[in-house]
Amino acid sequence: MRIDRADVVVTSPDRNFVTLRLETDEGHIGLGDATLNGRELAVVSYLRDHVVPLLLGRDAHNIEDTWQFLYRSAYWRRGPVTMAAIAAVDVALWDIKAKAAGMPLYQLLGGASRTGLLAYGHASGKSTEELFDSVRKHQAEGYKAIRIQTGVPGLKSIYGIASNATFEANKGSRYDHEPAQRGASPAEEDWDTRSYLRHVPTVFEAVRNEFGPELPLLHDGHHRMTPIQAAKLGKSLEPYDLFWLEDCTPAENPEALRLVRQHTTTPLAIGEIFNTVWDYQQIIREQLIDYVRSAVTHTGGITHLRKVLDYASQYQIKSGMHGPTDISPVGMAAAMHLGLSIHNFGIQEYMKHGAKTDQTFRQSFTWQDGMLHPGTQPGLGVELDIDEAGKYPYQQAYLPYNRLADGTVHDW
Ligand code: KDG
Ligand code: MG
Repeated sequence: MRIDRADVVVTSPDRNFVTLRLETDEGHIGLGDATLNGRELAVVSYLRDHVVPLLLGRDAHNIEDTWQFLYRSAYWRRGPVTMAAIAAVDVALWDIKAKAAGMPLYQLLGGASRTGLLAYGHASGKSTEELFDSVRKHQAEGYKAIRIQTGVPGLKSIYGIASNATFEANKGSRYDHEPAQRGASPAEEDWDTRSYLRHVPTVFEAVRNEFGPELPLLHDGHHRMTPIQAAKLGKSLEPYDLFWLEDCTPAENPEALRLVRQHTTTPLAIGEIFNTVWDYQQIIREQLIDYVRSAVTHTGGITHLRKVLDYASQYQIKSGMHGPTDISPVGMAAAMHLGLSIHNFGIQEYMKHGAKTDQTFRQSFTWQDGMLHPGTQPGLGVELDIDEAGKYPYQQAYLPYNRLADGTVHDW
């Protein structure tokens, strides 16, 4: 079975998405997500200009060989652009193989290891009251695990909370939860780690008092702390029994996690901006984390992320795949098939896409009682409506960035 057509589809229904669509001489269509939030067109060019010409005529069944060929023949290995492009090819080929076999993809990955995937959603609020409302809303939608982010007194805007401007501009739509704002330049946000460290434990204390000890709670530090600050936060959150503390220190420095680990038993998750197994080598071997945050979309696809997770399983480290709205429905479906099949599944992040996105990408996953299931359609179970996609041209959007009070740029 040969690949005889490859298209890179860019669409912006509620936000930008890049999708690779492969077609074979036997009429099978495969989809892969190549969305890199805020830098989308770099991956479009990588695919269109450098990868698509190499795919035409290749045997669609040889997934591992195609992965190794794209990775090694480029010479310039790794990095988010390269690995998102390879991921899109990989997932599209898995989609095709599963369609050719007439099976949902998870069957080809070893079959289901569980009946569904526990998923967590994002509750947030500028104040504790707003946060409580948001937690209740998520519980009403069925969520059984919830990420908690709040405003910090003295700071105008903060990661994980819709800014006033974005919220007002997008009232009624779900776009307000997305930090990347449409426009010609990134929004500037402010940051103060000491205020944050004072405030966060009081928020978790209030949430535990209100919602009790059972509800799994998560928190994202978004790479903003030094190792000793992260250690302090982990320790101060221990009484509130977090499911995990995510990205407590910048992802580039794996050694930072050693110090954090020495000081706290709060479980640690990291990796949404990692791309390869080599980014994880040390932190898995030294057991410095508890959850792998990589998305299929940004880590070389199912073929590569499965290797990361198999390696992690030797150390009782579990999956916690990235699933904000910048992972397209295609990327989310890939995560669900992988998560259903592996033994060391931990939890899946799940934010609902907007209505226009759901019309553009027809999906067959189910969401019931706080659990996701990819469905039983052959392949990934997602169809891209090309006419619908064509209605929404690309719109420039940037993730925000941070400055401290004295004007210094800080990690966002
Ligand atoms: O594109 C960046 C977002 O995906 C990221 O900021 C979301 O940190 C995130 C998360 O945990 O979902
Ligand atoms: Mg995160």
